[in-house]
Amino acid sequence: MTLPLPFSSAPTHGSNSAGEVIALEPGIALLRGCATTRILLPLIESIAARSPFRHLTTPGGGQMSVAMTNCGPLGWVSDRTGYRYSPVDPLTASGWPAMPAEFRALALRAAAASGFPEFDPDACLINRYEIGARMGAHRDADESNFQQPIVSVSLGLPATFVFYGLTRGGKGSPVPLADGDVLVWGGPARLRYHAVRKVLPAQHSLTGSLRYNLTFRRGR
Ligand code: MD3
Ligand code: FE
Repeated sequence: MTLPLPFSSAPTHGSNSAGEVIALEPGIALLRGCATTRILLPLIESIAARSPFRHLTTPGGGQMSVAMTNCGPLGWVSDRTGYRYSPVDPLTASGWPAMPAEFRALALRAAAASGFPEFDPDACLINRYEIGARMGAHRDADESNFQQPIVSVSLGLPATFVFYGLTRGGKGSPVPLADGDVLVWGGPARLRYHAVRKVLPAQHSLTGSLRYNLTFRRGR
């Protein structure tokens, strides 16, 4: 079902390869099948060859089940001292690998199709989920400008996302996400809590037993 978008400048169809932009909730757009894993996966692998996936430590002292790396001018990192954006990969003490032009073009196209033609990401977090990995409920609040949306690209194994409200409570709305799906959230949804349920055992022809997520953000 295609609903009208809450954004005045947004088209109701046509800007993604699957031909529709679905408004899930005010400020949340889903573009199904918009990303091409065959193109993006080799780019992820070449980024990870320079800045490897790692399981970050949280301020509470736990290890995340999701492995992470970044590309672009800024990377999102976590350690005992907190969460932050850093221009330097703490593992290599060098800058993060450059954001591939294909990544940036996909993020800009999805954002523009969802009513955010000015989106200018300076950070791309790459999350890698093995079977059983999950992400607990949180909100993305380490950025300096909440006017900028976030673009999230799902690749490989499917997963279920859950949206909550502006506070942690409540039951949440589950949304199944498949390979190639792109989510854009901004405006009234920008600070909503969200989670990713445990990835279930399966195989994908290109990623095997892995799910990847690219999260494009404006850190500063
Ligand atoms: C926010 N990663 O890295 S965004 C993260 O699949 C993160 O790895 C997710 O959350 C992942 O911070 C991708 C998921 C998401 C989905 C819907 C939302 C975040 C949302 C709706 C409203 C606000
Ligand atoms: Fe998040």
